[in-house]
Amino acid sequence: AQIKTDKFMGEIVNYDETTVPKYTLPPLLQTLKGEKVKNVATWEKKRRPEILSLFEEHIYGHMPSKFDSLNFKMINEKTDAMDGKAHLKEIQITVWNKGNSVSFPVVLFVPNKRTKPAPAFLLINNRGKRNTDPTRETKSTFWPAETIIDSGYAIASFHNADIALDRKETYQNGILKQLFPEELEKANGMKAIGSWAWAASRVMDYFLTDKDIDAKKVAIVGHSRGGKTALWAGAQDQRFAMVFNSCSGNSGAALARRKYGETVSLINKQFGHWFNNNYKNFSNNVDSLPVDQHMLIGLIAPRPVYTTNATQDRWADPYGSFLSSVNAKPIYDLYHQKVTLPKDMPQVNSPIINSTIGYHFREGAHDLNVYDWTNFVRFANFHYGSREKK
Ligand code: GTR
Repeated sequence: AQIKTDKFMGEIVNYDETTVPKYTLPPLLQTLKGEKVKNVATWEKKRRPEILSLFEEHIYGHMPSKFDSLNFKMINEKTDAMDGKAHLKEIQITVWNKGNSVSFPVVLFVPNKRTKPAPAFLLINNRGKRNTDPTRETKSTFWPAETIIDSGYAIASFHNADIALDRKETYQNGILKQLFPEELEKANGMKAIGSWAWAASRVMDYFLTDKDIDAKKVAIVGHSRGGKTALWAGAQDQRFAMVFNSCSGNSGAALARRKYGETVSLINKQFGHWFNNNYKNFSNNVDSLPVDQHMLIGLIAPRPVYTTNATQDRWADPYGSFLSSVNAKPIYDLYHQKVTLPKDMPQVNSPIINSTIGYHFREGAHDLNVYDWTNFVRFANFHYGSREKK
């Protein structure tokens, strides 16, 4: 039998559906001044910017929109990588601001077999660098590059530690100290997740300059803390055509108010360096957050967004993540986007592909694997138009 409660960092962790507290989600389609949102124009002009700044202010931190300059340098290239199937490009992105600079590498494989610029998946790699090995001596199910190339997509990745280390003592030492020191002074300043999302946008800047890539078809992908980041990057930067978040859990796809598995309090205690300082005010007070995570998914509308969970990963609150997806539907409805999520939690291993908000609940552990990627490709194929034959 599965345990119903656990203890972690001095707190009770709830895994019992019957003790999830009653909660009311903040209104999605009503502005702070009380105006009802009935159409796309009011959503885009008023409510969307309002929600975006609430997430900046209270959770992920302010996202700097300016810097002085950037450039791209090809540091390694192989036109016949993967036995000729792909063109490998390793690009170094350098960003300058106020006399300082930060550089980070991006690994990119583009399929050679194609007639037009390739659509692409960009992974925010929050695991070992070997997972995205450009030599392909190491192959990983976390980034199954050959499979993606065979499906006709380009696949790229950057490593989060090249932007901001994932440590509470040293996260500042990357772009924050070098480029945006003022963020470190502010209660709403971005920290690690904001920094990683910011970097994803710089890779998007690069894609716009690469004629082998169809920059209108770039999907951002992330797992767990990377999944939280992918959602935030997709919400901030509407150039991303699609968002895939794997097991993103608390402060990702999962509704904060459910208090199931990881909570805002626990994530702030363990990973305070991911979020701004203001978020700490909600540790014992999630019901007063002016947002919940369904609104983060809503910010991605009308673009397709896909969420995954795994049966052994109750910490990430699978049902709460599914409910976020369901509760984001009203925004997609404004755009007349078809969302076909069922009312109840989908069966295990039954992906919902033919829907602008997609979802699957997979058997297994907290991970990103070939099953997940295979369904990402199906979802992308569906939405980019090469609809699957029934
Ligand atoms: C966990 C954390 C989760 C998730 C995960 C991961 O320890 O509590 O929110 O981000 O790490 O990134 O794998």
